[in-house]
Amino acid sequence: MVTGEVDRVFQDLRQGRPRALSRAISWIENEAPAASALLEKIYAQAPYPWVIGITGVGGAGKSSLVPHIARQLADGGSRVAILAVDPSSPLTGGALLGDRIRDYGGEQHKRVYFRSVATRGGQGGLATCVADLVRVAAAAGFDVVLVETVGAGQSELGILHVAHSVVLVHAPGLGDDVQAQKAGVMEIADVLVVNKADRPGSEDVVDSLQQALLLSERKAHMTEGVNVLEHGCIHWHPPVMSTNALTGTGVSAVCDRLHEHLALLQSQGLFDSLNRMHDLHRMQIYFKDVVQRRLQSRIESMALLTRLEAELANGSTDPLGAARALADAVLPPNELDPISITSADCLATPLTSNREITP
Ligand SMILES: Nc1nc2c(ncn2[C@@H]2O[C@H](COP(=O)(O)OP(=O)(O)OP(=O)(O)O)[C@@H](O)[C@H]2O)c(=O)[nH]1
Ligand SMILES: [Mg+2]
Repeated sequence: MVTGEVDRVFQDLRQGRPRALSRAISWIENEAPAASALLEKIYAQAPYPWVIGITGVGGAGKSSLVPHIARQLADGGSRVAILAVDPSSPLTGGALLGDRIRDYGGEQHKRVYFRSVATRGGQGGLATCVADLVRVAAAAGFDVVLVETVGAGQSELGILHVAHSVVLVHAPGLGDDVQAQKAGVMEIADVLVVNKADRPGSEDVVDSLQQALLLSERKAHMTEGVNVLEHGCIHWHPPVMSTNALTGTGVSAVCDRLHEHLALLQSQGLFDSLNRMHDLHRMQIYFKDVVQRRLQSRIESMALLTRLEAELANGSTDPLGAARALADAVLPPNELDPISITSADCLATPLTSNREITP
């Protein structure tokens, strides 16, 4: 890839040219060779924007709410980039073209950029690709990035590795409130939104979420938002808010709460520590990715692989034994290595909540 082209896109990006932003996003999305050269420049110079994750089950009204939230924040003076994450579909190859760049037009929305992005389901999935896109948006002068993800278990949790503030959207009639509590998804939310306030049953969803939050935290005396506890700990108790995305009612209160959450993160030094945690997480993902690719290419050039495949087929070895033999061949074990590999080694690292704050 021509270095000049990367330089040009970077310069245009820094001047806030939307076409450069769209181009840069496509490079990263498609893992184009120019992407890593561009990202190197961006990492060296671009700040960390405030990333707000908007997640929740399908149909709750995330996409309807996001433009209202963006407009509200942009009216307050922010430049807001919206990244709507579509899971890659084998049929469409990800986001549908017509939906990729939405024109917000109008005087007051000039500071809002929308782009839907496809995750390729690679090693890092949502976390790495979107985290890169977030920095690209920051390089183009956006100080707030809204990331909308489809609520589907892992992607909801992945948002924790990218966002500083997480909004979890519920709605009446989806039967998801009990399910969400069970799945522990509520644990990741900083602001809970019950959308479709115009629909019957929305008050009940608010009540049940408030109850579930108090039960899950065993802190019945908590008030919504910032709580200073006796031992000096500062605790953020997620507020439960009602919205109507058809009219925009309730959105400004949601944005106030989000600003309150950001102020708390900044005042406690947590904004910076979250950035460091997110970067650390990505370093680990990238490290695994690079190592795995290198080892894979070495393994593929070995006669041992063909032999093990044959042995697996005739039953003279088992998958674990074969994996160990391959690992020993490319990475001879030493005394510091764990004694044995088991299938438990493949379990994902547990995620931690970011809500308990000690100054
Ligand atoms: N009555 C009512 N309908 C709403 C409201 N917000 C959204 N809807 C409708 O609910 C449907 C789903 O809204 P979306 O914004 O697409 O929901 P989503 O959470 O983005 O859904 P996915 O992208 O599929 O995960 C649409 O038909 C919206 O018009 C609301 O506040 N009240
Ligand atoms: Mg949507």
